[in-house]
Parts: sequence; C-alpha cells; structure tokens
Amino acid sequence: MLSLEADRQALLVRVRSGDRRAIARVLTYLDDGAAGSRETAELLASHAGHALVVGITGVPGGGKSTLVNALLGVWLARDLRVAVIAVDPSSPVTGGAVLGDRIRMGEHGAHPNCFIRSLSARGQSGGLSRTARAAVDCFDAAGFDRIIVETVGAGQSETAIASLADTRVVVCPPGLGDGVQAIKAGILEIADVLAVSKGDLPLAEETARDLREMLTLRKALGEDAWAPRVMVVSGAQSKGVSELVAAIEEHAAGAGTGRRLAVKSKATARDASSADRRSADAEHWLALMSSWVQRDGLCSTFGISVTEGGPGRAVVRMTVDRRHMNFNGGCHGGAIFALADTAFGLASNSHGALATGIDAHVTFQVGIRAGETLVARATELSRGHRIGMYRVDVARVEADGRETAVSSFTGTVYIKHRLEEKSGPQA
Ligand SMILES: Nc1nc2c(ncn2[C@@H]2O[C@H](COP(=O)(O)OP(=O)(O)O)[C@@H](O)[C@H]2O)c(=O)[nH]1
Ligand SMILES: [Mg+2]
Repeated sequence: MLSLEADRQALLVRVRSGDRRAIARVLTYLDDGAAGSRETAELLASHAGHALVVGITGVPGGGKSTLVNALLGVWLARDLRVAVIAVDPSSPVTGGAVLGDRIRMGEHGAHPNCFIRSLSARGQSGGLSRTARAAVDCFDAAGFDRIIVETVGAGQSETAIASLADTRVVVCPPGLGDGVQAIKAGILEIADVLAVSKGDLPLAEETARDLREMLTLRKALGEDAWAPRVMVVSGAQSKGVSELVAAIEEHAAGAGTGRRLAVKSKATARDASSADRRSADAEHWLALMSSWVQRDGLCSTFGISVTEGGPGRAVVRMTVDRRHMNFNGGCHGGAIFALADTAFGLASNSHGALATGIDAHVTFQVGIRAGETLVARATELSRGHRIGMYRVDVARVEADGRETAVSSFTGTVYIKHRLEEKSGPQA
C-alpha cells in the first residue's frame, strides 16, 4: 500500500504532524514487514534526531512496566510528548506479559501526549530489532520528546534493541543477593543507570549495596572501566522516580542523543564514496582479515574463510563436512557458533583496538547437514569507548544461491585499547 513514493511522502507529512492514526498505520505496516517498509524506515530515520530514547531492560517481572508508567507520569506532567515501545520477543501480543504491560501503563494510555505501542515478534529476532529501530525513528520523526523502549533482558535480541537507546536503564529487582551474578555481564555492561526496583521492599537497599560493590570490583579490574549509577526506585510508590529522571537526562545530555542515527549515516557516507575507492578498500579489508583468519587455529581446523570485510563488519564462510559433525550426524552447534564468533571477532577488532568478547547469545533455527555451506555476516550495532555490540546472521546458501536463516547471534565486546580513530586497523 505504500509502494508508491507519493503515498509514502503523504503519510510522512501526516506522521510528522503527529497524526496518531497515521503513526499507528505506519507502525503496523513496519511490524508486518510489508513491501516498501525498508524505504519507509529510511525516510523516517532521515527526519529523526530530536528525541531522547531511553531503554528499560531487565528480567521479566522485575518492575519495568510499572517504572515506565511512573516515568510517563513525570514527563507528561512536564508537558513532554512521550512514546512507549514495549518489546517482548518471548510473548505474542495477546500473551500475558504485553497485555499486563498495557494494564500497568494504562493510567496514561489515553493522554493525548502519550502513545503506547507493543511490538510483536512476527519475524525473527533480527526482524524485531529492525522493527523496533523503525518504530523509534517513527516516533522521533513524529516529534515525540521522550521514547521509552521496554525490553525483556533475557532473550538474544535485547542488546540489539538496547543499543537503539541513548540512555539505558537496567532494572534489578531486590533480593538477588549473591544471585546478583545472575545478571548477565552483557546486560550490566550496557547499563548507564542501574535501577533497583520495588524500593519499598526490605531488600532493596541491600541489593543496591551489592551492585555498587560489584561495580567497584569491576572498576578495580579495568584501568578506567566506566561505572553506571546505582539508584533505588519504586515505580509503584513513585519513590526515587524524579531522581531517576534527572539521572537519565543528565546522562543523555553528556552522551548525546540520536547516536543510533550516526551509525547509519556513517554507513551512508561510505556508500556514497566512489566505486574505485570502494573496491580498493574492499581488497584491503579482505587481505587484512584473511591474514588474521590464517593465524587462527580454529579457523584453519574448521575451514573458515573471509569473503568480505570492512570497518565494523565481516563476512565469513564454511562448508560443513566430517570435521563439523556431532554424534547425531548433524552439524555441531559449536561449529556454527565458531563461524558466527569468527565474524564477530573480525568485525569487533577492525578498528585498530583490541576487543574481547564478554557476552554472546546465539539461537539456532534449522539443522545443518554435511555438504552444506554456511555464511555468517557480522554488523556493528553500536560502539562506545568501552563497549561494542555486534549482530551476526548465519545463513545456509542454497543451490540456487538463495539463503535460509540458520542462526542469529548477538555479542558484546569490551574494548581494551582505544587508539586514535583511523580508517583501518593496525596492520
Ligand atoms: N512492591 C512493589 N511491587 C512492584 C513494584 N513495581 C512493580 N511491582 C510488581 O511486580 C510485578 C511485575 O511488575 P511489572 O512492572 O509488570 O514488571 P516487568 O515484567 O518488569 O514489566 C507486578 O506484580 C507489580 O505489581 C514496586 O515498586 N513495588
Ligand atoms: Mg513489562
């Protein structure tokens, strides 16, 4: 329905004027992944850049939605326009969590300056983070001042979605005690603010102390590891909520908003460079990454080769044979992981700085047999002073050249040495 450029432009004008029906229509259309949705997403992104995007991540039942409701209360009272995107990859729209969220945020749902939207998991995780990105850009283009993205911090796509946010709040319910370690390193690493939720409960202060201690330990390990702020909040009793708002806004003022758009525009600028320059660059990266792979024991054991490279990205390949088989006669999951991890390692080390993996999530969609060829493509989702986030899509190459999705992988790296920005890595 939006295949015509004129339709798209007309709808964009309505979205930018804040027309709720137009926004709802675009969101449904993006969520469906209908033809032309990529072009629409790009158009929306080109009009975005005003909003402060806040990611709220944490375990299910941790109190995220209740906290989102409290944040809505504060920002709406300041006459700001606030959008909420609730993403739960584990539950369909009609399922418990998202329905519960609607009720928990229902207090403000009818406010004219508020728009709450749940995103379904119609596609795979990659599809979901793309849709979430497009939804954020849509609300941003529509002039919303604050966009809150609530994600469940247990799935494989949450780091990808969290990387859209300017400021990330990780919600930790109280009473984790020693179980604080249960908070995945990757999730902790993405936190700009750690909010101990349900602050009215007795163990909240103790949990906050545990978290502060844990962060101090981390800081002692790395020479200048950055530490998030730890705060105790209660969404239900509005305790600590205005302090949380102040911390979010302070962080965003320092870090800058719209960083997700910068990643994209750098890519666009690269695309615009001349064809000659591109092919010389491509050769340079291919040779460089191939030399890394040749020095890698696992890559030679598994027959992994590089087919493309660039700053923050890499494409690798492997044909499955006896070496990769498990005892059930299928391709070993570890071999697929190794392929994805290789692409991740190449992409994350392509900036002339040493990056080591600290967290990775992988999903497997289909089984693989001997004789099949797999390709893994790594792309950079975000990269800061210390933390980089990457996504790797693994696909099976079919006889006709088409590809079937096999596995999706998200990984986080800790950047150990930061060298001056330059176009290529240290040779
Ligand atoms: N005591 C207390 N309970 C809370 C608070 N916030 C949320 N809860 C409860 O925790 C449960 C999960 O809350 P919800 O906001 O849906 O968590 P989410 O799954 O992380 O979005 C619900 O039963 C809430 O009533 C709080 O500040 N104090
Ligand atoms: Mg929730």
